[in-house]
Amino acid sequence: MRTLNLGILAHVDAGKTSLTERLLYAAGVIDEIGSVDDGSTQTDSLALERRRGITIKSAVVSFVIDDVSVNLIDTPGHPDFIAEVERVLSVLDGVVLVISAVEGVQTQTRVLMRTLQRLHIPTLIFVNKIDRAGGQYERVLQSVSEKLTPAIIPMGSARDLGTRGSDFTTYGAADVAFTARLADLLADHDDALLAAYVDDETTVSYRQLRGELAAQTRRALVHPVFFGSAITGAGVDSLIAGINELLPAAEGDVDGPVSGTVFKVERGPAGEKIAYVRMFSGTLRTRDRLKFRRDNEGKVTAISVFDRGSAVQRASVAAGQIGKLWGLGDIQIGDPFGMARTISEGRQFAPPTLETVVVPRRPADKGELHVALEQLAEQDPLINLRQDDIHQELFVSLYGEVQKEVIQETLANDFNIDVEFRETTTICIERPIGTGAAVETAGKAPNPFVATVGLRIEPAPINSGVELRLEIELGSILLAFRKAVEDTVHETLRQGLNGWQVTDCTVTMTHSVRLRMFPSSTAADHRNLTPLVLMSALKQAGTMVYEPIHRFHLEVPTDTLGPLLPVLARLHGVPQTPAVRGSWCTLEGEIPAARVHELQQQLPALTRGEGVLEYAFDSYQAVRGTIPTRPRTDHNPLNRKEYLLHVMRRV
Ligand SMILES: Nc1nc2c(ncn2[C@@H]2O[C@H](COP(=O)(O)OP(=O)(O)OP(=O)(O)O)[C@@H](O)[C@H]2O)c(=O)[nH]1
Ligand SMILES: [Mg+2]
Repeated sequence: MRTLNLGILAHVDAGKTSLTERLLYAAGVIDEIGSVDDGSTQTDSLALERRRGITIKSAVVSFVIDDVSVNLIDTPGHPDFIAEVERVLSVLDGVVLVISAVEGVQTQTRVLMRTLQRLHIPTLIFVNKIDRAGGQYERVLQSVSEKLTPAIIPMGSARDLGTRGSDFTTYGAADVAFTARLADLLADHDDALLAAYVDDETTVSYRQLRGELAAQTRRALVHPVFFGSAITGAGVDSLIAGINELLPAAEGDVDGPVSGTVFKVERGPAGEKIAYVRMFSGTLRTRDRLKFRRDNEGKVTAISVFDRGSAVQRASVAAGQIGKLWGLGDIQIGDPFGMARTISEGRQFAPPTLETVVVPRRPADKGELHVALEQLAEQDPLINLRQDDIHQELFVSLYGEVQKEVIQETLANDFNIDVEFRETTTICIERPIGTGAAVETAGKAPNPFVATVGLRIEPAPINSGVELRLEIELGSILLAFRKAVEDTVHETLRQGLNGWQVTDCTVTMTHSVRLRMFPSSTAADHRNLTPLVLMSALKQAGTMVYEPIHRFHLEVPTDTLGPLLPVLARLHGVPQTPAVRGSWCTLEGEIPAARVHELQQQLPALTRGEGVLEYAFDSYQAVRGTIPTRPRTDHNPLNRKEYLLHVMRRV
């Protein structure tokens, strides 16, 4: 049996969880369809998800269609939980991108589709909610084509949109307009097909076209579009047939070397760690020892594999499958093992742009709060838990206010800790302005370490991150020393001259220790010396602080524009020209991430409760006015005691 690991992605509320429920029902896994509104679905299983009616964590379920075993991952659509989507991208063979027939393409839809295209993940589009008043066919297709990709092909026609009786009928060989459009689209990427088609249309059979459609969909070149309703079930059978026919099965040799990746971590009832893995190759069995992340190793004590609905205990998990592993105490989200293919290497979405201090209401809970937040960080490393050195306050990074509320409720419900938050502030970044270089040589005062480190830092293109280069001969430095320097460079750059992450730069190693003269040199010496050299080089280079800017999309009654625009200006929003369509208008523009929450809070009063705001990260822009600084935290090696002492000795 083939396996397909399928993601369901969409803007918040488009109907992912409802569609998941409908697919499970259609496949015979459940006898009754649960509802998001009653809190009875399979995938929104957390108490918090049921109460709020939104998905917060990605969840795996499975079903079988014909000879394909589908592992379906239902993801959250709210932008505050985008990290959950990011983590599953590397384990997907295909995606159904859900779009509401009423709302059409939304901000997050664009963000997701851009990423899916960048990663070449085969994607079908399902236009949901055709039963709802205001459901559209042509208009949605047009906006998909304009805003997402023109490489789409509607797979059928819809009727009675906006009514309970709405339905979807797939096209077939007899639909001449469909076959012509299909041939046209496919010929864009296939010269042979184009030639044959131009020569004589009748020589290309419908079967050939369907085969080519599947081939091009699997290469993520074209995107078939289905319509339907998760609530009435319209169009769902056609979608299932499409998933079966058009998406690729998982590849991988079950007899090959073991490799896979961890995309989710949770704690079981007894607090035991459970790692969700996607296997790319080989077969992992219970009692196997597994090596992951450098020198870590653990013994797999139990395995369960997703099969026809839920996870069942098995003795092994093999290439292509998703399984849950017990016994690996040190494993973390994102850990690859073996020669894992990491298609989503690097970051696909913007990192969290906000941070706040978490304070326990009962001061005695401080210790427990730290432990609890560490566990939450295990499941969501991007919250990036850290403690500032001076006040011992606990900081977490956030995408937004909803995530903050969820953290608060989770701490209260699962850990019995009541917390409040300090004011939310934005997380800026620093980029070097010029080039700076510094060297400390072994044996030369005041360098107290038996190490020579020379580093040069210079600006690199935007979004390129931090790149390390060698300008010394590869063989002239021990691998352990080089690794020590490289790791410490990354660690040190987490807090630049103003305390923000330094990025978009190249750091070059220009000098290293002569081992023959200093045989007692150690990796620790290198780790200790590197921050000093790097910070000195960075000071020379100078940095500029940049703040995160979101792109907003506002739909408001036209007559409310008058009072809205001055408020936007006060919040440093930069709107483009409004697009007025009668009594409604659309306003897009940019606004500092720091101000979005305020806009969101004021919007109901400004627009009689009718305004709708969507936003997504756009870019970093240089901070104007007062440059914000961030309190230093324990990540900074400069704060290690030995360092402070050392620096003090120097001045
Ligand atoms: N009329 C109608 N309502 C739908 C349909 N699909 C979903 N809904 C409703 O839309 C709302 C959101 O549905 P969900 O399934 O939770 O959407 P989601 O995409 O999973 O939302 P998040 O996971 O929070 O991003 C719920 O009130 C559903 O009942 C549909 O096909 N027709
Ligand atoms: Mg959901």
